[in-house]
Amino acid sequence: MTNHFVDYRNADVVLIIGSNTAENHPMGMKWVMKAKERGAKLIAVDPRVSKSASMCHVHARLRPGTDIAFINGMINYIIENDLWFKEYVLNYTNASFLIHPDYKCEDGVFSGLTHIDGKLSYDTTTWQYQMDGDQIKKDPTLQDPNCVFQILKKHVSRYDIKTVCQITGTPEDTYRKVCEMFASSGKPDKSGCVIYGMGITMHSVGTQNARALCILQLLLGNMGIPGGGVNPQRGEQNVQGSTDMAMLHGNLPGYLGMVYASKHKTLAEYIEKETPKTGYWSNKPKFFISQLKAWYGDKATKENDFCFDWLPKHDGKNRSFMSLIDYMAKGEIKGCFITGQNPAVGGPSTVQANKALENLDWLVVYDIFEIETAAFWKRPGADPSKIKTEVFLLPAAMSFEKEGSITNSGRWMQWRYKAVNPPGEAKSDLWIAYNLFKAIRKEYQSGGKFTDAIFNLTWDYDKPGDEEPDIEKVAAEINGYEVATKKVIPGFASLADDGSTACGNWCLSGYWYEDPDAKVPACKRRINKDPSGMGVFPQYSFAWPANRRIAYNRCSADPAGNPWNPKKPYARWDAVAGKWIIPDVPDFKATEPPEVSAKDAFIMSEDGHGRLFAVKGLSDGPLPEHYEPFESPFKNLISKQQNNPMALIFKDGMFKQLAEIGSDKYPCVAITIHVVEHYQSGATTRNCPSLAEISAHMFVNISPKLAQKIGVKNGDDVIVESVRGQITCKAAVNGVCVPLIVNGKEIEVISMPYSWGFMGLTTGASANDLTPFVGDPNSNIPEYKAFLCNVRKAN
Ligand SMILES: Nc1nc2c(c(=O)[nH]1)N[C@H]1C(S)=C(S)[C@@H](COP(=O)(O)OP(=O)(O)OC[C@H]3O[C@@H](n4cnc5c(=O)[nH]c(N)nc54)[C@H](O)[C@@H]3O)O[C@H]1N2
Ligand SMILES: Nc1nc2c(c(=O)[nH]1)N[C@H]1C(S)=C(S)[C@@H](COP(=O)(O)OP(=O)(O)OC[C@H]3O[C@@H](n4cnc5c(=O)[nH]c(N)nc54)[C@H](O)[C@@H]3O)O[C@H]1N2
Ligand SMILES: [Mo]
Repeated sequence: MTNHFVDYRNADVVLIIGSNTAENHPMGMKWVMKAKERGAKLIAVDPRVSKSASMCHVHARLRPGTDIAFINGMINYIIENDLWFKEYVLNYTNASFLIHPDYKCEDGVFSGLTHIDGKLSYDTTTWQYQMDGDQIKKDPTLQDPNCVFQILKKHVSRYDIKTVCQITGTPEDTYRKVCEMFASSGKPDKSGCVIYGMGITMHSVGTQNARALCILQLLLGNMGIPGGGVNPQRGEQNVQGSTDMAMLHGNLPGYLGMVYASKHKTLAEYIEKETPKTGYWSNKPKFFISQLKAWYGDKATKENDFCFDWLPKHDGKNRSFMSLIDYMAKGEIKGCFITGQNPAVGGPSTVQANKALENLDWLVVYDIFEIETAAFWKRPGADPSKIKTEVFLLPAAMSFEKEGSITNSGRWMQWRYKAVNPPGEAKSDLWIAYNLFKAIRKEYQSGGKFTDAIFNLTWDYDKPGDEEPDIEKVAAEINGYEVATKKVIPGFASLADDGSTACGNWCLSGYWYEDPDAKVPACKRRINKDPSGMGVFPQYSFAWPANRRIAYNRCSADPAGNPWNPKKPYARWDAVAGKWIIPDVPDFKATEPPEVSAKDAFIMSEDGHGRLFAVKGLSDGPLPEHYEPFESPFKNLISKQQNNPMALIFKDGMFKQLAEIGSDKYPCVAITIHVVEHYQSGATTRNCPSLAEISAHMFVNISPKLAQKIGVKNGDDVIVESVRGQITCKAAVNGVCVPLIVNGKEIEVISMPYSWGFMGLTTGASANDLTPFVGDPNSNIPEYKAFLCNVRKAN
């Protein structure tokens, strides 16, 4: 999130799109309701009447998977009706920058699409800026046809209200209301907040969905201001924390890019290729070398490239979740550790994926229950005598049984203390990781390949007198310290690239530094004071980076340093005193005069500007373009290109099944959702007696009309079938789902939780037996929302 939960209350308009905050982030909804109490308008964009939608002033339904059409149409409306925030856009975004004259988007495909080794990819030469030496060419009048603003305007002009509503199925008058209401936040004294969730991300165009929201917010001047921002509400309790710590295969901790064997032969090559010349990321060598120092300690010296050669290198293959399962299916992966995850229920296409697990020689599951993943060999329909996999189930301690930090969606790091000891032999995840590596190291003592990296890794977190490792030692290493003195550093500004500092994760640096008032590390403090009255609470927990609550906060004032909104000032230049007044940590060089920092208001971006047009970072286009979900009742109305040409698909093997476009056999558009009573795959909640009792049955929401057509009432059993599998569950007929009229055709939308499996106190069918094995090319997230099904009465 660029902003944070408490900040929602500062908004004048809130757009909740593809998120069911009321159910999945109730404490976030609390602050949305505070905004409502203060007169804010709330909008929900969701195919269903979710609990959140029912609390909004306007609810626009749309066909699942058509958000780009919806948002591009809003952008078009804003440009056509001149509702964008001109001074902001001109100064803080790349609107005036000129793009390569050969850039094109024709028939849904961007310039540069090429085949390399039978694989599609984009050559991004024509997506780049025109340069004059090292200066980007600009047209501040925004008239040049090659300037970003004109390109954007032309791109979205195809998304007029009529076309958009034909694609999305949203009634035109509702759509117009959404456009008007949200565009009202484009005035200097208004702020509009975007909250999004899995309805945006879980698509073969998920990243571009999110990009479209960023463009919308930049055009309305809603970034970097209180009550604004682009706010993805993240998942299970520490999803933010685990991505910060490089859970994703392409990252090292702190969003440093992974080291690839093919292109990073030496430290110098990594630094040269991965460090931008300008913007805050130009400090990357300090972050990376300090990370190597944290890992290899005294062994890491300038002379040996800080042990760069010891780092494991990425082989360049897709190592994200679906690909790993596909490699298992093909017999290329022999053993697997699965911890804190229940993919036998939570992953896509589970009928096929659980079969792929059978190819493993061994599987270690480290969990608090015997979950479906650990029990896959005795799942219904499987023959255990034919499955050779050796499964080890290790008992884990759960969150209340250990201490450590957790990071919420608003980037707040908070320390949690242990409430009770874990039962029996259960151990913390840290204990397992720590002792596992110690055991591996011991094994290597009798010989092995490449032992330097194994023997010399810094791995000393013992806590005298305690079986558990010392988590505070780990915390200090992540925060960073001065090598000579071992003193914890106050923040990443202290990091150096000469080996004098060590830091496990630069962007979290400062969280373990002592707060002078609270006398505890920043993430442990609970000072409940809000001097500005704007919900900043600067000494409550620690918000990375640098305890900054609102990112890009330079943008809250004009180039001269006057707040755009004098009623809600955030950053303000006091010309008399010659300094900035701001209730937050500045996200700019506060020592420089306002005109200078204004040129770098988006400090993390190489060119210092918010990108309406993404010259870098995305594999599937510099602007969002509507493509149909891989399973769709319709042909793409906007271009001949049916699907995202770059999407992650598996053409051979067991994961290729997809229903035809407009399939008569599978006429309903299905989505899968999270529910308040259960937690994700339900592994924990189905083992909790009260929750198992409150919500005991797997169900599917169908419209009253569909129920009547197939002859079922609320509570009856139905069979839901896709091309990949079929399940039996209860019909929930309560008006949450109703049909949409899409381009003159009535389309049924159905929704299902994915929280059931065959283990636990309450068992039931898994929705993921139905979901497709297709994903977004940037994030590799599966298309869990928008696939085709049929529903019929069960006998
Ligand atoms: N009680 C509880 N809390 C949870 C969780 C839980 O399982 N239970 N899970 C946690 C986790 S891991 C996560 S990731 C979050 C998930 O929280 P959310 O992101 O809120 O999750 P969902 O319910 O999957 O989807 C949100 C909404 O998107 C809508 N939607 C589906 N398809 C589309 C579409 O194409 N476009 C649009 N605009 N909307 C669409 C759905 O109807 C739904 O109302 O919640 C977290 N909190
Ligand atoms: N169809 C469909 N599928 C989806 C989604 C969807 O919307 N639709 N949502 C997706 C999303 S957003 C998510 S986040 C995933 C979630 O999918 P999973 O992560 O697979 O689901 P969970 O049930 O949260 O599994 C977490 C496991 O960790 C265990 N556990 C809890 N605490 C600890 C601990 O401290 N240590 C260890 N070692 N284990 C612990 C729990 O018992 C549980 O088995 O599902 C995804 N799958
Ligand atoms: Mo999630």
